[in-house]
Amino acid sequence: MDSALVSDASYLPDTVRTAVKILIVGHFAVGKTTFVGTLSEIRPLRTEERMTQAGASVDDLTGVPDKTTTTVAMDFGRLTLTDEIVLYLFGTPGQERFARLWEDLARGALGALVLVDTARLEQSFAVMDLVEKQGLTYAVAVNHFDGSPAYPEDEVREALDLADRTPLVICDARDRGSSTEALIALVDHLVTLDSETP
Ligand SMILES: Nc1nc2c(ncn2[C@@H]2O[C@H](COP(=O)(O)OP(=O)(O)OP(=O)(O)O)[C@@H](O)[C@H]2O)c(=O)[nH]1
Ligand SMILES: [Mg+2]
Repeated sequence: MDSALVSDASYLPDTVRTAVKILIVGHFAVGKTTFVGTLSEIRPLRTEERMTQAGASVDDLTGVPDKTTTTVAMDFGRLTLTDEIVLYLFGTPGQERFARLWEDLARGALGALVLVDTARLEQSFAVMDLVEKQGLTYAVAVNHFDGSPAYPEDEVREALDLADRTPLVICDARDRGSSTEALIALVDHLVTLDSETP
């Protein structure tokens, strides 16, 4: 019976009219793979590789000491948001060495959800630069880690230099409901901007 359930979720409903490509971006170990895995209705594609001692000086494990693997290309998942709209989610590594990959992954993307951790806000600056360089419309989601500081919204906005209208939400990448809310904030923003375009 399990297989029947899996195949039901694997096929797109024939009511779907719009497919939207969304990037899930953020610095090292901010929860991108977790986020895509939580939301995907198909088994997500992952490209995890074990981290080695040699990488310890490059990928900072502070705050995530138990992490043993990292994404080396991308994550991919699918979420049918409404009867008519399906989102294709591309988890995109944030480390500087993957900047070239962004050019390919960003092609055709309508927008990006930037995951940030308030304990490591400065690590998000390079990612924000890449998002802006690609000209992507984005929303920001604070992925709440235990022990990370709960700064007031205006302080996070100021630290990340966000425009007033850029959505800023809090989520837990392990939780389906709050992760869906974060994506909806981005989609609403995209729809609003689109409706203003002459
Ligand atoms: N407490 C807490 N831990 C989380 C959350 N999201 C992810 N984690 C944990 O944080 C670690 C990193 O998560 P990943 O999903 O691998 O992060 P990533 O951004 O894909 O990492 P890279 O691909 O290596 O850059 C894992 O151990 C997760 O279980 C969260 O919302 N809260
Ligand atoms: Mg990952």
